[in-house]
Amino acid sequence: MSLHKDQLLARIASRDAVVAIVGLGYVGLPLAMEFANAGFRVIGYDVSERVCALLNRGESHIQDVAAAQVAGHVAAGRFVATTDPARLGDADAISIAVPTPLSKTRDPDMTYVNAATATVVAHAHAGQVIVLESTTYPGTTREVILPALAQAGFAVGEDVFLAFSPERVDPGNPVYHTKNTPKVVGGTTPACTEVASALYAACIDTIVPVSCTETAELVKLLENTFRSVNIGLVNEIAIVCDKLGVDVWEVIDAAATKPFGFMKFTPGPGIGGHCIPLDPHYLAWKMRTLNYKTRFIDLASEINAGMPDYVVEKVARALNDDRKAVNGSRVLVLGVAYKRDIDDMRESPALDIIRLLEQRGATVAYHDPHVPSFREGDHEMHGVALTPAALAEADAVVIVTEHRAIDWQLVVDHAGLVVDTRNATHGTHPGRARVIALAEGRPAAAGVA
Ligand code: SAJ
Repeated sequence: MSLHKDQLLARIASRDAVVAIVGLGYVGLPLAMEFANAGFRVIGYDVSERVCALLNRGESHIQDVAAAQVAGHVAAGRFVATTDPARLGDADAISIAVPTPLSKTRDPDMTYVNAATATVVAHAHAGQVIVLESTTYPGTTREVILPALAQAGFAVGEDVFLAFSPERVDPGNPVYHTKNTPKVVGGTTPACTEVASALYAACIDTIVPVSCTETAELVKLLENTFRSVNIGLVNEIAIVCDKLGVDVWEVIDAAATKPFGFMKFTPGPGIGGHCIPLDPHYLAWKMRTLNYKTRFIDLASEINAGMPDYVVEKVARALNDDRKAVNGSRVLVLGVAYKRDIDDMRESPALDIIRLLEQRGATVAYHDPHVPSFREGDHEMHGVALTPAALAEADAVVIVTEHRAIDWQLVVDHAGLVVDTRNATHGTHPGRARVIALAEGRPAAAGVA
């Protein structure tokens, strides 16, 4: 029997519990807003002075969170952003949503999780529930946060409660948001699962309790490894179709008519984003420490990572057909965000394609209605307007991200050569452009590997 548990459950039920969110990014800020919407007082903690200042002014730096919502909760005294870690001591519940990037050697970079853990534990008190949301390898919650709490003198499951709950935020998704996406919750102990589930049930429609933190950690990795492997499969099918002279889009659309046992994925120029290119490597890394090679993950990553090279080869072949070399050609890239209709550039395959083209001597410009400019290392690029002149003067136009805001008929009407890696020009009327598809359907010479 835990007095702390009963008191905490009562404070959650009455909305007297104070909730703190560590990390106010695309996961933490929407979550903070949902807790505030549910009537909790919310302390948003972030190391960025800039982010905290703009939020306290009632602004929002996250595409899916309206400034008006932030302003309303700030004005009502239900939300405050702070860089002062001591404020975490005022919280009954803490959700940690900090980045878990990969290092240069594709190993987990736990810098942010370790820093957040140290900060949270330094201000922890009996009666708190602490939940890690950052995508990470199975075992992180039990091997990193639990020992830190125990070392600070806490009996996890008795006076503090610890769980993992994977974030399932899909930026830009018009249907699924934090509140209506089922929330998996796995505790270090059954009492931890109970408390963390009650916390999230106060602001999220559906809770999915699981038996432990490792299960919850692995659920997330399965979800996104599933996508990486299936995207890798369709990317290989695109290469297969290219060699067979078959239209990969027609194959996939026809396969997708199967009403059971099939799920449509589409080939493309590679994979980007904060999840799919990274998450599977967390699992691969953990399994390497257990002397197991996750072959599916490694093969899918290899195929997906090879797609930018495949695209640049197609551009080179298409220019060659026009008796042009890549070296000295002007190439216009359409769409640089990592997927359509968003402004996020993280891990975008466009960055690889631009780099590879420039390495071969091409002069590369880009147009993206959602990305006016971007910086990659010491390389800064500013987008150009999509005009008939810009299209006509390009030796090749490469469609990398199929934003709905781009007028694809304009593109095929004015460009001379278009390499379409996303089937974006599907449905346009024939124009001036010679359009090369990702799988252009030109049979490879027999016997050529
Ligand atoms: N991609 C393909 N072919 C596909 C699907 C995606 O090439 O069939 C590419 C995209 O262009 C992008 C990358 O893969 O470059 C990742 O795309 P994504 O659709 O998986 O989008 P993400 O990275 O925003 O993934 C998020 C994930 N959400 C969370 O982790 C909470 C993922 O689990 C969601 O399933 C996904 O959004 C979604 O469905 O939109």
